[in-house]
Amino acid sequence: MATKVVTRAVPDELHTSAVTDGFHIVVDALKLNGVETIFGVAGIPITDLARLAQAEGIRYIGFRHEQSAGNAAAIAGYLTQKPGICLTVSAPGFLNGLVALANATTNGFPMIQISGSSSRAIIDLQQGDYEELDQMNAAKPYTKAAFRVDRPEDIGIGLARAIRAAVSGRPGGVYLDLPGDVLAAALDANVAAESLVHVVDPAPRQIPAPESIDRALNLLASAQRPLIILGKGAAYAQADADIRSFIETTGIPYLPMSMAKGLLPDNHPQSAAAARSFVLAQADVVMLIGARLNWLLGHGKAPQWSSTARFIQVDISPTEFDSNRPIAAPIAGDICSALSILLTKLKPGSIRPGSAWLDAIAKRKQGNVERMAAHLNANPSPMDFYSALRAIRDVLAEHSDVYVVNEGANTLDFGRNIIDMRQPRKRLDSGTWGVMGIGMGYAVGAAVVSSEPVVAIEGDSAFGFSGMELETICRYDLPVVTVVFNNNGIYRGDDVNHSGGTDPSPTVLLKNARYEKLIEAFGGTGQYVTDPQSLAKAVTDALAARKPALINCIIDPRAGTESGHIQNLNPRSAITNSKN
Ligand SMILES: Cc1ncc(C[n+]2csc(CCOP(=O)(O)OP(=O)(O)O)c2C)c(N)n1
Ligand SMILES: [Mg+2]
Repeated sequence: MATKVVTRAVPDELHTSAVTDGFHIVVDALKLNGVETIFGVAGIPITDLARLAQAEGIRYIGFRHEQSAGNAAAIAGYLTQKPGICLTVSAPGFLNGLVALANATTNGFPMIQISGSSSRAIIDLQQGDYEELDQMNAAKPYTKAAFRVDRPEDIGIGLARAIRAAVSGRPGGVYLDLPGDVLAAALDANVAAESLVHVVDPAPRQIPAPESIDRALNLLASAQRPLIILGKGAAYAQADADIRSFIETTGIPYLPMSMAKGLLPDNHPQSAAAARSFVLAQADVVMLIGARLNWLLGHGKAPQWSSTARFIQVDISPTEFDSNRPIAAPIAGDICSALSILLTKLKPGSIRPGSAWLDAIAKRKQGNVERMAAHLNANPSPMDFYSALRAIRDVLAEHSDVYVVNEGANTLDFGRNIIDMRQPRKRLDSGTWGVMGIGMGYAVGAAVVSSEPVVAIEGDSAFGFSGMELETICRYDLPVVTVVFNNNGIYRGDDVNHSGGTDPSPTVLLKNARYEKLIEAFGGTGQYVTDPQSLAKAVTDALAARKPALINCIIDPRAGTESGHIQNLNPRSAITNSKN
Protein backbone atom coordinates (compact mmCIF):
# COMPACT_ATOMS: atom_id res chain seq x y z
CA MET A 1 0.00 0.00 0.00
CA ALA A 2 1.45 3.38 -1.02
CA THR A 3 1.91 6.01 1.64
CA LYS A 4 0.11 9.25 0.78
CA VAL A 5 2.31 12.05 -0.40
CA VAL A 6 1.70 15.47 1.12
CA THR A 7 3.40 18.78 0.77
CA ARG A 8 2.00 20.68 3.74
CA ALA A 9 4.05 21.43 6.83
CA VAL A 10 7.17 20.58 4.91
CA PRO A 11 10.10 22.99 4.49
CA ASP A 12 10.60 24.28 0.93
CA GLU A 13 13.91 22.55 0.44
CA LEU A 14 12.20 19.16 0.82
CA HIS A 15 9.60 19.86 -1.85
CA THR A 16 11.78 18.36 -4.48
CA SER A 17 11.32 14.82 -3.13
CA ALA A 18 8.06 13.15 -2.15
CA VAL A 19 7.47 13.52 1.56
CA THR A 20 4.76 12.57 3.98
CA ASP A 21 4.16 13.29 7.68
CA GLY A 22 3.38 11.46 10.91
CA PHE A 23 -0.38 12.04 10.63
CA HIS A 24 -0.48 10.24 7.28
CA ILE A 25 1.78 7.44 8.40
CA VAL A 26 -0.49 6.71 11.37
CA VAL A 27 -3.59 6.58 9.20
CA ASP A 28 -1.85 4.42 6.60
CA ALA A 29 -0.61 2.04 9.30
CA LEU A 30 -4.12 1.75 10.78
CA LYS A 31 -5.67 1.07 7.39
CA LEU A 32 -3.01 -1.46 6.47
CA ASN A 33 -4.00 -3.38 9.60
CA GLY A 34 -7.70 -3.31 8.90
CA VAL A 35 -8.79 -0.69 11.43
CA GLU A 36 -12.25 0.46 10.41
CA THR A 37 -13.34 2.61 13.35
CA ILE A 38 -11.79 5.05 15.81
CA PHE A 39 -13.62 6.16 18.97
CA GLY A 40 -12.32 9.39 20.47
CA VAL A 41 -12.48 13.00 21.56
CA ALA A 42 -10.68 15.55 19.35
CA GLY A 43 -8.26 18.30 20.43
CA ILE A 44 -4.55 19.23 20.44
CA PRO A 45 -2.51 17.43 19.10
CA ILE A 46 -4.74 14.82 17.44
CA THR A 47 -7.52 16.87 15.77
CA ASP A 48 -5.92 16.62 12.32
CA LEU A 49 -5.33 12.90 12.88
CA ALA A 50 -9.06 12.36 13.46
CA ARG A 51 -9.93 14.48 10.42
CA LEU A 52 -7.45 12.68 8.21
CA ALA A 53 -8.61 9.24 9.38
CA GLN A 54 -12.18 10.20 8.49
CA ALA A 55 -11.10 11.62 5.12
CA GLU A 56 -9.28 8.37 4.39
CA GLY A 57 -12.31 6.18 5.07
CA ILE A 58 -11.87 5.17 8.70
CA ARG A 59 -15.11 5.77 10.61
CA TYR A 60 -14.55 8.28 13.41
CA ILE A 61 -17.04 8.31 16.29
CA GLY A 62 -16.64 11.43 18.44
CA PHE A 63 -17.70 11.26 22.11
CA ARG A 64 -18.36 13.74 24.89
CA HIS A 65 -15.93 12.11 27.32
CA GLU A 66 -12.90 9.91 26.71
CA GLN A 67 -13.99 7.24 29.19
CA SER A 68 -17.01 6.45 27.05
CA ALA A 69 -14.91 6.51 23.88
CA GLY A 70 -12.58 4.04 25.59
CA ASN A 71 -15.43 1.81 26.70
CA ALA A 72 -16.80 1.78 23.16
CA ALA A 73 -13.38 0.79 21.82
CA ALA A 74 -13.00 -1.94 24.44
CA ILE A 75 -16.34 -3.56 23.71
CA ALA A 76 -15.72 -3.27 19.96
CA GLY A 77 -12.53 -5.24 20.64
CA TYR A 78 -14.42 -7.87 22.62
CA LEU A 79 -17.01 -8.31 19.89
CA THR A 80 -14.65 -8.36 16.89
CA GLN A 81 -11.42 -9.93 18.27
CA LYS A 82 -9.60 -6.94 16.77
CA PRO A 83 -8.21 -4.19 18.98
CA GLY A 84 -10.71 -1.37 19.45
CA ILE A 85 -9.03 1.99 18.93
CA CYS A 86 -9.57 4.94 21.25
CA LEU A 87 -8.01 8.32 20.38
CA THR A 88 -7.40 10.88 23.11
CA VAL A 89 -5.68 14.24 23.63
CA SER A 90 -2.79 14.77 26.03
CA ALA A 91 -2.79 14.60 29.85
CA PRO A 92 -6.43 15.01 31.03
CA GLY A 93 -7.93 13.39 27.93
CA PHE A 94 -5.42 10.57 28.22
CA LEU A 95 -6.25 10.09 31.91
CA ASN A 96 -9.98 10.14 31.21
CA GLY A 97 -9.50 7.31 28.74
CA LEU A 98 -7.15 5.38 31.01
CA VAL A 99 -9.95 4.08 33.25
CA ALA A 100 -11.51 2.39 30.23
CA LEU A 101 -8.11 1.03 29.15
CA ALA A 102 -7.51 -0.42 32.61
CA ASN A 103 -11.01 -1.88 32.60
CA ALA A 104 -10.30 -3.48 29.21
CA THR A 105 -7.13 -5.06 30.61
CA THR A 106 -8.97 -6.40 33.64
CA ASN A 107 -11.69 -7.90 31.47
CA GLY A 108 -9.37 -9.25 28.77
CA PHE A 109 -10.71 -7.03 25.97
CA PRO A 110 -8.28 -6.07 23.19
CA MET A 111 -8.01 -2.29 22.96
CA ILE A 112 -5.42 0.29 21.99
CA GLN A 113 -5.57 3.80 23.39
CA ILE A 114 -3.66 6.08 21.06
CA SER A 115 -2.99 9.41 22.69
CA GLY A 116 -1.29 12.54 21.50
CA SER A 117 1.17 13.97 23.99
CA SER A 118 3.11 17.16 24.55
CA SER A 119 6.79 17.88 23.93
CA ARG A 120 9.06 15.22 25.41
CA ALA A 121 11.89 17.67 26.01
CA ILE A 122 9.65 19.93 28.11
CA ILE A 123 7.85 17.06 29.88
CA ASP A 124 11.11 15.39 30.90
CA LEU A 125 12.45 18.60 32.46
CA GLN A 126 8.99 19.33 33.94
CA GLN A 127 9.06 22.82 32.45
CA GLY A 128 5.29 23.15 32.34
CA ASP A 129 4.12 22.38 28.81
CA TYR A 130 0.49 22.60 27.71
CA GLU A 131 -1.13 19.40 29.09
CA GLU A 132 2.18 18.08 30.36
CA LEU A 133 2.26 14.49 31.60
CA ASP A 134 4.61 11.52 31.30
CA GLN A 135 1.79 9.50 29.80
CA MET A 136 3.59 6.30 28.84
CA ASN A 137 4.84 5.74 32.37
CA ALA A 138 1.49 6.73 33.84
CA ALA A 139 -0.17 4.10 31.65
CA LYS A 140 2.22 1.23 32.42
CA PRO A 141 0.74 -0.11 35.67
CA TYR A 142 -2.76 -0.25 34.21
CA THR A 143 -2.09 -1.79 30.82
CA LYS A 144 -0.84 -4.97 29.25
CA ALA A 145 1.83 -2.91 27.48
CA ALA A 146 2.67 0.75 26.92
CA PHE A 147 4.78 2.13 24.06
CA ARG A 148 5.87 5.53 22.81
CA VAL A 149 6.90 6.40 19.28
CA ASP A 150 9.66 9.00 19.21
CA ARG A 151 10.38 9.09 15.46
CA PRO A 152 7.97 9.10 12.50
CA GLU A 153 9.79 6.15 10.94
CA ASP A 154 8.84 4.06 14.03
CA ILE A 155 5.08 4.62 13.77
CA GLY A 156 4.55 1.44 11.74
CA ILE A 157 6.48 -0.80 14.11
CA GLY A 158 4.96 0.95 17.12
CA LEU A 159 1.43 0.22 15.96
CA ALA A 160 2.41 -3.36 15.11
CA ARG A 161 3.69 -3.91 18.64
CA ALA A 162 0.52 -2.41 20.06
CA ILE A 163 -1.73 -4.65 17.94
CA ARG A 164 0.15 -7.81 18.86
CA ALA A 165 0.22 -6.97 22.54
CA ALA A 166 -3.52 -6.21 22.55
CA VAL A 167 -4.80 -9.39 20.88
CA SER A 168 -2.26 -12.16 21.42
CA GLY A 169 -2.39 -14.41 24.50
CA ARG A 170 -4.89 -13.00 26.96
CA PRO A 171 -6.14 -9.83 25.26
CA GLY A 172 -5.89 -6.52 27.07
CA GLY A 173 -5.49 -2.76 26.93
CA VAL A 174 -2.40 -1.30 25.27
CA TYR A 175 -1.23 2.30 25.34
CA LEU A 176 0.45 3.94 22.34
CA ASP A 177 1.89 7.40 22.89
CA LEU A 178 2.27 9.70 19.89
CA PRO A 179 3.95 13.02 20.72
CA GLY A 180 2.66 15.99 18.70
CA ASP A 181 6.03 16.60 17.06
CA VAL A 182 6.14 13.02 15.75
CA LEU A 183 2.71 13.53 14.16
CA ALA A 184 3.88 16.75 12.52
CA ALA A 185 7.31 15.49 11.46
CA ALA A 186 8.10 15.02 7.77
CA LEU A 187 9.52 11.83 6.33
CA ASP A 188 10.52 10.74 2.86
CA ALA A 189 7.46 9.00 1.43
CA ASN A 190 9.40 5.93 0.32
CA VAL A 191 11.01 5.53 3.72
CA ALA A 192 7.59 5.92 5.31
CA ALA A 193 5.99 3.32 3.02
CA GLU A 194 8.74 0.84 3.83
CA SER A 195 8.32 1.46 7.54
CA LEU A 196 4.70 0.26 7.60
CA VAL A 197 4.09 -3.16 9.13
CA HIS A 198 1.21 -5.46 8.33
CA VAL A 199 0.78 -7.69 11.38
CA VAL A 200 0.53 -11.30 10.21
CA ASP A 201 -1.58 -13.62 12.40
CA PRO A 202 -1.84 -11.16 15.31
CA ALA A 203 -3.36 -13.71 17.73
CA PRO A 204 -1.61 -16.99 16.87
CA ARG A 205 -3.30 -20.20 17.99
CA GLN A 206 -1.80 -21.67 21.13
CA ILE A 207 -2.29 -25.39 20.91
CA PRO A 208 -2.45 -27.19 24.25
CA ALA A 209 -0.20 -30.15 25.04
CA PRO A 210 -1.93 -33.50 24.25
CA GLU A 211 -1.19 -34.87 27.73
CA SER A 212 -3.00 -31.92 29.33
CA ILE A 213 -6.10 -32.85 27.36
CA ASP A 214 -5.88 -36.52 28.41
CA ARG A 215 -5.41 -35.55 32.05
CA ALA A 216 -8.50 -33.37 31.94
CA LEU A 217 -10.67 -35.97 30.20
CA ASN A 218 -9.58 -38.65 32.69
CA LEU A 219 -10.47 -36.41 35.60
CA LEU A 220 -13.87 -35.65 34.10
CA ALA A 221 -14.46 -39.36 33.54
CA SER A 222 -13.83 -40.01 37.25
CA ALA A 223 -16.39 -37.41 38.35
CA GLN A 224 -19.74 -38.14 39.92
CA ARG A 225 -20.86 -34.53 40.06
CA PRO A 226 -19.07 -32.66 37.25
CA LEU A 227 -19.74 -29.01 36.42
CA ILE A 228 -18.58 -26.76 33.59
CA ILE A 229 -18.24 -23.01 34.11
CA LEU A 230 -18.14 -20.76 31.06
CA GLY A 231 -16.46 -17.39 31.46
CA LYS A 232 -16.34 -14.42 29.15
CA GLY A 233 -13.04 -15.74 27.81
CA ALA A 234 -15.10 -18.61 26.36
CA ALA A 235 -17.49 -16.10 24.81
CA TYR A 236 -14.60 -14.04 23.42
CA ALA A 237 -13.02 -17.11 21.79
CA GLN A 238 -15.99 -17.58 19.43
CA ALA A 239 -15.71 -21.36 19.79
CA ASP A 240 -19.50 -21.44 20.16
CA ALA A 241 -20.28 -24.65 18.25
CA ASP A 242 -17.49 -26.70 19.86
CA ILE A 243 -18.35 -25.53 23.36
CA ARG A 244 -21.96 -26.47 22.85
CA SER A 245 -21.03 -29.79 21.35
CA PHE A 246 -18.68 -30.65 24.26
CA ILE A 247 -21.36 -29.80 26.82
CA GLU A 248 -24.09 -31.68 24.98
CA THR A 249 -21.95 -34.72 24.21
CA THR A 250 -20.77 -35.12 27.80
CA GLY A 251 -24.14 -34.16 29.33
CA ILE A 252 -22.34 -32.12 32.01
CA PRO A 253 -24.37 -29.35 33.67
CA TYR A 254 -22.93 -25.87 33.08
CA LEU A 255 -23.04 -22.40 34.55
CA PRO A 256 -22.48 -19.33 32.39
CA MET A 257 -20.77 -16.33 33.96
CA SER A 258 -22.61 -13.12 33.25
CA MET A 259 -21.13 -12.25 29.85
CA ALA A 260 -21.05 -15.91 28.80
CA LYS A 261 -24.83 -16.03 28.99
CA GLY A 262 -26.24 -16.93 25.58
CA LEU A 263 -23.20 -19.00 24.57
CA LEU A 264 -25.78 -21.75 24.86
CA PRO A 265 -29.34 -20.40 25.09
CA ASP A 266 -30.25 -19.70 28.73
CA ASN A 267 -33.22 -22.07 28.51
CA HIS A 268 -30.90 -24.99 27.65
CA PRO A 269 -31.85 -28.03 29.77
CA GLN A 270 -28.24 -28.47 30.98
CA SER A 271 -28.01 -24.92 32.35
CA ALA A 272 -27.60 -25.05 36.13
CA ALA A 273 -27.93 -21.26 36.50
CA ALA A 274 -31.16 -21.60 38.47
CA ALA A 275 -29.36 -23.87 40.97
CA ARG A 276 -26.10 -21.90 41.12
CA SER A 277 -25.23 -22.07 44.81
CA PHE A 278 -26.21 -25.74 44.97
CA VAL A 279 -23.93 -26.80 42.11
CA LEU A 280 -20.99 -24.71 43.32
CA ALA A 281 -21.19 -26.32 46.74
CA GLN A 282 -21.72 -29.89 45.51
CA ALA A 283 -19.61 -30.31 42.35
CA ASP A 284 -16.71 -32.76 42.69
CA VAL A 285 -14.93 -31.91 39.42
CA VAL A 286 -15.20 -28.44 37.93
CA MET A 287 -14.04 -27.49 34.46
CA LEU A 288 -13.41 -23.78 34.03
CA ILE A 289 -13.44 -22.62 30.43
CA GLY A 290 -12.20 -19.04 30.05
CA ALA A 291 -13.35 -18.26 33.59
CA ARG A 292 -11.12 -17.10 36.44
CA LEU A 293 -11.53 -18.12 40.08
CA ASN A 294 -11.77 -14.49 41.21
CA TRP A 295 -14.25 -12.81 43.58
CA LEU A 296 -17.11 -13.45 41.16
CA LEU A 297 -16.68 -17.17 41.90
CA GLY A 298 -15.91 -16.77 45.61
CA HIS A 299 -12.24 -17.53 44.76
CA GLY A 300 -13.26 -21.17 44.38
CA LYS A 301 -13.17 -21.58 48.15
CA ALA A 302 -15.43 -22.81 50.93
CA PRO A 303 -18.10 -22.10 52.02
CA GLN A 304 -19.33 -21.48 48.48
CA TRP A 305 -17.41 -24.49 47.16
CA SER A 306 -16.64 -27.95 48.37
CA SER A 307 -13.11 -28.04 49.78
CA THR A 308 -12.50 -31.40 48.09
CA ALA A 309 -13.57 -30.36 44.58
CA ARG A 310 -10.91 -30.80 41.90
CA PHE A 311 -10.46 -28.33 39.07
CA ILE A 312 -9.73 -28.41 35.36
CA GLN A 313 -8.97 -25.02 33.86
CA VAL A 314 -8.79 -24.11 30.18
CA ASP A 315 -7.01 -20.77 29.88
CA ILE A 316 -4.68 -19.08 27.45
CA SER A 317 -2.67 -17.63 30.30
CA PRO A 318 -0.79 -20.29 32.35
CA THR A 319 -0.22 -17.86 35.23
CA GLU A 320 -3.95 -18.07 35.86
CA PHE A 321 -3.60 -21.64 37.13
CA ASP A 322 -3.34 -22.13 40.89
CA SER A 323 -4.27 -18.48 41.45
CA ASN A 324 -6.78 -19.31 44.17
CA ARG A 325 -7.03 -23.10 44.30
CA PRO A 326 -4.81 -25.84 43.03
CA ILE A 327 -5.68 -26.79 39.47
CA ALA A 328 -5.48 -30.56 39.05
CA ALA A 329 -5.70 -30.47 35.25
CA PRO A 330 -4.53 -27.23 33.65
CA ILE A 331 -5.02 -26.88 29.88
CA ALA A 332 -2.86 -24.02 28.63
CA GLY A 333 -3.98 -22.93 25.21
CA ASP A 334 -6.47 -20.95 23.22
CA ILE A 335 -10.04 -22.05 23.77
CA CYS A 336 -10.77 -22.80 20.10
CA SER A 337 -7.83 -25.19 19.84
CA ALA A 338 -8.46 -26.71 23.27
CA LEU A 339 -12.14 -27.43 22.62
CA SER A 340 -11.49 -28.86 19.21
CA ILE A 341 -8.87 -31.29 20.59
CA LEU A 342 -11.05 -32.15 23.61
CA LEU A 343 -13.83 -33.07 21.20
CA THR A 344 -11.54 -35.15 19.02
CA LYS A 345 -10.23 -37.12 21.98
CA LEU A 346 -13.54 -37.52 23.76
CA LYS A 347 -14.58 -41.18 23.74
CA PRO A 348 -18.33 -41.68 23.48
CA GLY A 349 -19.85 -42.63 26.84
CA SER A 350 -16.56 -42.15 28.77
CA ILE A 351 -17.88 -39.15 30.67
CA ARG A 352 -21.23 -39.55 32.34
CA PRO A 353 -22.50 -37.36 35.15
CA GLY A 354 -24.28 -39.40 37.83
CA SER A 355 -28.05 -39.51 37.49
CA ALA A 356 -28.46 -38.65 41.19
CA TRP A 357 -26.54 -35.44 40.47
CA LEU A 358 -28.67 -34.51 37.49
CA ASP A 359 -31.87 -35.29 39.40
CA ALA A 360 -30.80 -33.20 42.38
CA ILE A 361 -30.00 -30.25 40.12
CA ALA A 362 -33.32 -30.56 38.30
CA LYS A 363 -35.16 -30.54 41.63
CA ARG A 364 -33.29 -27.47 42.88
CA LYS A 365 -33.90 -25.67 39.62
CA GLN A 366 -37.59 -26.35 39.78
CA GLY A 367 -37.92 -25.06 43.34
CA ASN A 368 -35.94 -21.90 42.58
CA VAL A 369 -37.80 -21.24 39.33
CA GLU A 370 -41.13 -21.53 41.15
CA ARG A 371 -40.00 -19.13 43.86
CA MET A 372 -38.77 -16.69 41.22
CA ALA A 373 -42.03 -16.97 39.27
CA ALA A 374 -44.00 -15.85 42.31
CA HIS A 375 -41.93 -12.63 42.44
CA LEU A 376 -42.02 -12.17 38.68
CA ASN A 377 -45.76 -12.54 38.42
CA ALA A 378 -46.58 -10.05 41.15
CA ASN A 379 -47.62 -6.64 39.94
CA PRO A 380 -46.71 -4.17 42.65
CA SER A 381 -47.27 -0.47 42.17
CA PRO A 382 -44.86 1.25 41.86
CA MET A 383 -42.95 -1.40 39.89
CA ASP A 384 -40.13 -3.34 41.51
CA PHE A 385 -37.08 -4.84 39.76
CA TYR A 386 -38.92 -8.11 39.06
CA SER A 387 -41.98 -6.68 37.37
CA ALA A 388 -40.06 -4.14 35.30
CA LEU A 389 -37.47 -6.70 34.16
CA ARG A 390 -40.20 -9.24 33.38
CA ALA A 391 -41.71 -6.73 30.96
CA ILE A 392 -38.36 -6.19 29.23
CA ARG A 393 -37.56 -9.93 29.28
CA ASP A 394 -40.79 -10.72 27.44
CA VAL A 395 -40.09 -8.18 24.71
CA LEU A 396 -36.47 -9.32 24.30
CA ALA A 397 -37.59 -12.95 24.01
CA GLU A 398 -38.83 -11.95 20.55
CA HIS A 399 -35.60 -10.09 19.69
CA SER A 400 -32.67 -12.40 20.38
CA ASP A 401 -30.45 -10.32 18.08
CA VAL A 402 -30.61 -7.31 20.39
CA TYR A 403 -27.53 -6.46 22.47
CA VAL A 404 -28.24 -6.01 26.17
CA VAL A 405 -26.03 -3.57 28.06
CA ASN A 406 -26.56 -3.72 31.82
CA GLU A 407 -25.11 -1.81 34.78
CA GLY A 408 -26.15 -0.72 38.27
CA ALA A 409 -26.38 -2.68 41.50
CA ASN A 410 -29.88 -4.14 41.82
CA THR A 411 -30.56 -3.28 38.18
CA LEU A 412 -27.48 -5.33 37.24
CA ASP A 413 -27.99 -8.29 39.57
CA PHE A 414 -31.69 -8.73 38.89
CA GLY A 415 -31.11 -8.04 35.19
CA ARG A 416 -28.54 -10.82 34.94
CA ASN A 417 -30.87 -13.32 36.59
CA ILE A 418 -34.09 -12.34 34.83
CA ILE A 419 -33.13 -11.44 31.26
CA ASP A 420 -32.49 -14.63 29.28
CA MET A 421 -29.90 -14.53 26.52
CA ARG A 422 -30.23 -16.67 23.44
CA GLN A 423 -27.19 -15.72 21.39
CA PRO A 424 -23.48 -15.50 22.27
CA ARG A 425 -21.82 -12.19 23.16
CA LYS A 426 -25.07 -10.24 23.34
CA ARG A 427 -24.86 -9.43 27.04
CA LEU A 428 -22.40 -6.65 27.89
CA ASP A 429 -22.17 -5.56 31.49
CA SER A 430 -20.11 -4.20 34.38
CA GLY A 431 -17.79 -7.20 34.15
CA THR A 432 -14.86 -8.17 36.35
CA TRP A 433 -14.63 -4.89 38.24
CA GLY A 434 -18.36 -4.33 38.68
CA VAL A 435 -17.66 -0.90 37.26
CA MET A 436 -20.22 1.87 36.72
CA GLY A 437 -19.92 4.04 33.62
CA ILE A 438 -19.64 1.48 30.84
CA GLY A 439 -23.28 1.86 29.77
CA MET A 440 -23.44 4.38 26.96
CA GLY A 441 -19.92 3.62 25.71
CA TYR A 442 -20.66 -0.11 25.38
CA ALA A 443 -24.02 0.72 23.77
CA VAL A 444 -22.41 2.94 21.15
CA GLY A 445 -19.57 0.48 20.52
CA ALA A 446 -21.93 -2.46 20.06
CA ALA A 447 -24.32 -0.53 17.82
CA VAL A 448 -21.48 0.80 15.65
CA VAL A 449 -19.67 -2.49 15.06
CA SER A 450 -22.81 -4.61 14.64
CA SER A 451 -25.48 -2.23 13.25
CA GLU A 452 -27.85 -4.19 15.53
CA PRO A 453 -30.13 -2.55 18.11
CA VAL A 454 -29.06 -2.22 21.74
CA VAL A 455 -31.17 -2.10 24.89
CA ALA A 456 -29.20 -0.56 27.77
CA ILE A 457 -30.76 -1.39 31.13
CA GLU A 458 -29.29 1.16 33.49
CA GLY A 459 -29.56 1.94 37.17
CA ASP A 460 -30.26 5.66 37.56
CA SER A 461 -26.93 6.15 39.32
CA ALA A 462 -25.05 4.01 36.77
CA PHE A 463 -26.61 5.94 33.88
CA GLY A 464 -25.33 9.22 35.29
CA PHE A 465 -21.70 8.20 34.74
CA SER A 466 -22.02 8.31 30.94
CA GLY A 467 -25.44 9.92 30.35
CA MET A 468 -24.14 12.80 28.23
CA GLU A 469 -23.34 10.26 25.51
CA LEU A 470 -27.07 10.36 24.69
CA GLU A 471 -26.04 13.25 22.48
CA THR A 472 -23.49 10.97 20.76
CA ILE A 473 -26.18 8.32 20.27
CA CYS A 474 -28.51 10.92 18.73
CA ARG A 475 -25.76 12.55 16.63
CA TYR A 476 -24.94 9.22 14.97
CA ASP A 477 -28.62 8.19 15.00
CA LEU A 478 -27.85 4.84 16.64
CA PRO A 479 -30.58 2.26 17.45
CA VAL A 480 -29.93 2.43 21.20
CA VAL A 481 -32.84 2.18 23.65
CA THR A 482 -31.80 3.27 27.14
CA VAL A 483 -34.05 2.17 29.99
CA VAL A 484 -33.27 4.05 33.22
CA PHE A 485 -34.39 2.16 36.33
CA ASN A 486 -35.28 5.20 38.35
CA ASN A 487 -35.43 4.35 42.05
CA ASN A 488 -34.02 7.75 43.10
CA GLY A 489 -30.74 6.39 44.23
CA ILE A 490 -27.71 4.22 44.56
CA TYR A 491 -29.29 0.88 45.64
CA ARG A 492 -32.41 2.55 47.09
CA GLY A 493 -33.98 5.98 47.11
CA ASP A 494 -35.26 6.09 50.66
CA ASP A 495 -32.14 6.42 52.80
CA VAL A 496 -32.01 9.29 55.29
CA ASN A 497 -29.40 11.80 56.40
CA HIS A 498 -28.49 10.60 59.86
CA SER A 499 -27.36 14.07 60.93
CA GLY A 500 -30.93 15.26 60.68
CA GLY A 501 -29.73 17.95 58.22
CA THR A 502 -31.40 18.84 54.92
CA ASP A 503 -28.77 17.40 52.56
CA PRO A 504 -29.84 14.10 51.00
CA SER A 505 -28.20 10.84 52.17
CA PRO A 506 -24.98 9.78 50.33
CA THR A 507 -26.94 7.21 48.35
CA VAL A 508 -29.98 9.31 47.42
CA LEU A 509 -30.45 11.00 44.03
CA LEU A 510 -32.93 13.69 42.97
CA LYS A 511 -36.52 12.55 43.40
CA ASN A 512 -38.72 12.49 40.31
CA ALA A 513 -35.84 13.16 37.92
CA ARG A 514 -37.22 13.35 34.36
CA TYR A 515 -34.41 11.51 32.54
CA GLU A 516 -36.53 11.16 29.40
CA LYS A 517 -36.27 14.88 28.82
CA LEU A 518 -32.49 14.58 28.40
CA ILE A 519 -32.84 12.67 25.14
CA GLU A 520 -35.61 14.96 23.92
CA ALA A 521 -33.08 17.80 24.08
CA PHE A 522 -31.12 15.97 21.37
CA GLY A 523 -34.07 14.99 19.20
CA GLY A 524 -34.51 11.44 20.53
CA THR A 525 -37.72 9.90 21.87
CA GLY A 526 -38.37 10.04 25.60
CA GLN A 527 -40.96 7.98 27.50
CA TYR A 528 -42.01 8.07 31.15
CA VAL A 529 -43.47 4.74 32.31
CA THR A 530 -44.88 3.55 35.62
CA ASP A 531 -46.28 0.08 34.81
CA PRO A 532 -45.07 -3.08 33.03
CA GLN A 533 -47.50 -2.81 30.09
CA SER A 534 -46.37 0.72 29.22
CA LEU A 535 -42.76 -0.33 29.65
CA ALA A 536 -43.17 -3.30 27.29
CA LYS A 537 -44.89 -1.10 24.73
CA ALA A 538 -42.24 1.61 24.98
CA VAL A 539 -39.41 -0.91 24.45
CA THR A 540 -41.26 -2.61 21.59
CA ASP A 541 -41.95 0.71 19.84
CA ALA A 542 -38.40 1.96 20.30
CA LEU A 543 -36.93 -1.28 18.89
CA ALA A 544 -39.28 -1.12 15.92
CA ALA A 545 -38.30 2.49 15.23
CA ARG A 546 -34.54 1.64 15.41
CA LYS A 547 -33.99 5.18 16.66
CA PRO A 548 -32.46 6.64 19.82
CA ALA A 549 -34.88 6.44 22.75
CA LEU A 550 -34.80 6.74 26.53
CA ILE A 551 -37.41 5.20 28.79
CA ASN A 552 -37.60 6.60 32.31
CA CYS A 553 -38.86 3.58 34.23
CA ILE A 554 -40.17 4.41 37.70
CA ILE A 555 -39.15 1.81 40.32
CA ASP A 556 -40.19 1.75 43.97
CA PRO A 557 -37.39 3.55 45.89
CA ARG A 558 -37.77 0.88 48.62
CA ALA A 559 -37.37 -2.08 46.25
CA GLY A 560 -33.58 -2.50 46.14
CA THR A 561 -31.05 -3.76 48.64
CA GLU A 562 -27.76 -2.17 49.66
CA SER A 563 -25.11 -3.14 47.04
CA GLY A 564 -27.57 -5.41 45.23
CA HIS A 565 -26.51 -9.05 45.63
CA ILE A 566 -23.02 -8.36 46.97
CA GLN A 567 -23.92 -6.79 50.29
CA ASN A 568 -21.48 -9.17 51.99
CA LEU A 569 -18.57 -7.30 50.37
CA ASN A 570 -19.24 -4.12 52.38
CA PRO A 571 -16.61 -3.91 55.10
CA ARG A 572 -18.08 -4.30 58.56
CA SER A 573 -16.32 -2.51 61.37
CA ALA A 574 -14.21 -4.80 63.52
CA ILE A 575 -15.37 -2.81 66.52
CA THR A 576 -18.53 -4.27 67.95
CA ASN A 577 -20.19 -2.23 70.63
CA SER A 578 -22.47 -4.48 72.63
CA LYS A 579 -24.28 -1.45 74.05
CA ASN A 580 -25.56 -0.41 70.60
C1 LIG B 1 -16.79 3.70 38.82
C2 LIG B 1 -17.62 3.25 39.98
N1 LIG B 1 -17.97 4.14 40.93
C3 LIG B 1 -18.75 3.77 41.96
C4 LIG B 1 -19.17 2.48 42.10
C5 LIG B 1 -19.99 2.04 43.31
N2 LIG B 1 -21.33 1.67 42.87
C6 LIG B 1 -21.69 0.38 42.76
S1 LIG B 1 -23.21 0.21 42.18
C7 LIG B 1 -23.44 1.88 42.10
C8 LIG B 1 -24.72 2.46 41.60
C9 LIG B 1 -25.92 1.66 42.02
O1 LIG B 1 -27.08 2.41 41.83
P1 LIG B 1 -27.94 2.28 40.53
O2 LIG B 1 -27.09 2.30 39.35
O3 LIG B 1 -28.99 3.32 40.59
O4 LIG B 1 -28.52 0.82 40.69
P2 LIG B 1 -29.70 0.32 41.64
O5 LIG B 1 -29.10 -0.57 42.69
O6 LIG B 1 -30.34 1.53 42.27
O7 LIG B 1 -30.60 -0.42 40.75
C10 LIG B 1 -22.32 2.54 42.52
C11 LIG B 1 -22.19 4.03 42.58
C12 LIG B 1 -18.75 1.57 41.08
N3 LIG B 1 -19.11 0.28 41.11
N4 LIG B 1 -18.02 1.98 40.04
MG1 LIG C 1 -30.85 3.32 41.40
